[in-house]
Amino acid sequence: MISLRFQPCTVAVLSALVSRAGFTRRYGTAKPGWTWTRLFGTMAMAASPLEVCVKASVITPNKLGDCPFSQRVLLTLEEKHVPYDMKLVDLINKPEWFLKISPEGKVPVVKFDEKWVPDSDAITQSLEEKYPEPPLTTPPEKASVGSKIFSTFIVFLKSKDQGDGTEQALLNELCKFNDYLKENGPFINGEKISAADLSIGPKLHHMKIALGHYKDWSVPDSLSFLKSYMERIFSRVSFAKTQAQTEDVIISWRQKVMA
Ligand SMILES: N[C@@H](CCC(=O)N[C@@H](CS)C(=O)NCC(=O)O)C(=O)O
Repeated sequence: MISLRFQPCTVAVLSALVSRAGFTRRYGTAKPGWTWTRLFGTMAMAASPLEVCVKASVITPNKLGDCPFSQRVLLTLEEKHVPYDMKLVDLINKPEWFLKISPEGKVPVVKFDEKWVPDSDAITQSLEEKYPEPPLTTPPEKASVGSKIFSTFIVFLKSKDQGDGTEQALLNELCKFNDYLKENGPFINGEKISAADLSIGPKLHHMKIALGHYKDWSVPDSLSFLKSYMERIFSRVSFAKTQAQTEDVIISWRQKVMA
């Protein structure tokens, strides 16, 4: 395959041309050393929206459902301004076409270069590689901050015994996260939002709705850095565009609460 390298003057002209089409905002600026193959490959990606399978609402036909992993992927696409074509999947009656592309029957799945890729970790990593602008990578030493909150929230939600320590376990994790934000915030990686925030944001949204509904519980006011963080994430345009409806979140946790 022919693979010519760009000279700086060519880059300048190309950059000016492609930035007009909104290309630079999504994919970054063409750089010296880029090949024609890379440029045209990336421009071809720009032409067709990425296909993304996500959970459908169980209460409203043709609306997005409440999967936090699907929302994480959609948030990443929104923050990177990548055009996408959302396919809503009924997870109660999974269609044949979906089981063919996702044998485990899970969402999200995204089609990259004719191949369907499952799992939000793998998908968001590929998105970072293919669409580097704006960069969203969280440094490895910060990537797991707050990562125990979701599992401790679920244990507390399922608990039937008020004195079993599950609420305290969640509060301990939330306090640690609050203290981290106080020292390092406003986001996990400081001033700018990054992948770790896009992962934890949808989970905190589920926690807020489910514990509010089933346990009449809310984040204590004393955790003010956490409360501001949640508001900051929930009020982003990307979040508003991709968030689940409250009723869907409530219904999807009902089974866990009743078990
Ligand atoms: N580790 C996966 C988890 C995905 C996942 O659990 N998705 C749920 C919906 S939120 C699902 O597809 N469940 C369908 C099923 O288990 O039948 C990821 O990060 O993408």
